[in-house]
Amino acid sequence: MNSETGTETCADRVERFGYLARRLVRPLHRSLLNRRRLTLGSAAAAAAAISLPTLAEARNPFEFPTPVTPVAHDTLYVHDLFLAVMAVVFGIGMCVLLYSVIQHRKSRGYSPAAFSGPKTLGQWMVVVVPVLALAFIDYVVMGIPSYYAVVAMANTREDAALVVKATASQWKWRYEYPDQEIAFTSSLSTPRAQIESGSPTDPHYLYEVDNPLVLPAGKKVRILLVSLDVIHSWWVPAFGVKQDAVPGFLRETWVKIEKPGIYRGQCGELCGTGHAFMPIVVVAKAEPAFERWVAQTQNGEKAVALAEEQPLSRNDLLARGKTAYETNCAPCHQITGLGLPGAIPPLAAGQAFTATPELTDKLAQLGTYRDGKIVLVPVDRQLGIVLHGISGTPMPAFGLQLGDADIAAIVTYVRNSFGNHTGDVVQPAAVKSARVQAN
Ligand code: HEC
Ligand SMILES: [Cu+2]
Repeated sequence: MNSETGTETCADRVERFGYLARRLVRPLHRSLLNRRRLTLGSAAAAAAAISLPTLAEARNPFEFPTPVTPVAHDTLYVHDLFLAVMAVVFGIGMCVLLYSVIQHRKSRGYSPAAFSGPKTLGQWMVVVVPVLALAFIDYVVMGIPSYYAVVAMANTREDAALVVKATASQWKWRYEYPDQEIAFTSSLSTPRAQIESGSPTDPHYLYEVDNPLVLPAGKKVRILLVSLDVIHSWWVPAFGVKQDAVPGFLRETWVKIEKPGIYRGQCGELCGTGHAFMPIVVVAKAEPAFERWVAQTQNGEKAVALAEEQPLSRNDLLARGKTAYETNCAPCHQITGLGLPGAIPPLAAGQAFTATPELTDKLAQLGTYRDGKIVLVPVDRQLGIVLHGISGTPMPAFGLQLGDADIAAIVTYVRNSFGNHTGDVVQPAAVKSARVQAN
């Protein structure tokens, strides 16, 4: 039993499994549980560590991150067990091989045997015994703990105290707490300028977000995963969790974080040019602090919702629009608003753009493209594009991700930047009424 969380661990289940497992597996388990983590395990983690800066937070740079959930404990336990078993099997096999080769060399007068396949009882034993031993190792020594680990991983519902829905999109996460009526978007907060400078100064460079996911420590949290565009993956190494978010499917996973703290991860599935820019930051808070956060956030959201409805000055809209544009649109349309040739159209009127007819036809239908150039459509049309996206293309529906004021500010900013001089000002109220109209 893990005394802190009261959760049954992998080793407990093996203990329960019966005489055979107990007699044969327990000594190994003991030595595994009581040991400092295996050095060989560390070596195996080295390759991963090089490509994974998050691991630097673990005890040593070649080590897996310190596990903080039952699933992470199980996963590491199974990993170490397998590694130990395989090292022993490898060692024995290698010794037999080397002994046979050296002992029976030609210079000692041995000549090759001419038989093929086992004939005598002794030869049969040499074949059958290792096969049985390997089957036993596979299905009992390693099979039992991994079976239970996988079953525990899949058990997302039992005793879940909280449900959180995570929605992945290119390239950010949106988190919703349906029962608490809380929802927010979590995007990269490392400034674009720092990323483009090529010389990171931040300790959590590319592993920091504006709004982290806040979870209660010591409670089971069921996490539902969906995606709005391509396959992403919610991956936090210290939780032992890496679950794909697949468009059109509901996937799920769970965490029960042992101790409060800040845990970092990232999207674990190559999802386009912004793949490196959708980190995950989880802040685990002890129970009273988590409840306070919930209450504050609920009040904050009400206040924000009220403020959202207020008209804003042109300058406020432009300033807010610039920030929101750089977070939400610049990953594709670029800070300059000039897009990417062949893939992402510019947002500047009169700019040339060529791409496959598949993409440009959609734009032409919307009226934003004529004779190889971008046309700035009327404000309500453009608002519709931003709210509802362009289906069948990477252009997302921001109506699902941003509030009225942010969308109003972004559209105002776009219509007065990148060489566009419409003078248009879009207020949150206009976004609110546009939401209910079809694209
Ligand atoms: C994931 C990439 C991506 C993001 C993020 C994105 N767009 Fe787009 N956007 C596209 C693509 C691709 C198209 C072109 C679709 C087509 O060719 O039919 C497009 C088209 C558009 C168009 C119509 C074409 C034009 O040039 O007028 C507008 C307007 C637009 N985006 C605005 C925005 C705004 C505003 C944001 C931020 C709130 C944004 N986009 C974020 C990919 C993106
Ligand atoms: Cu992703």
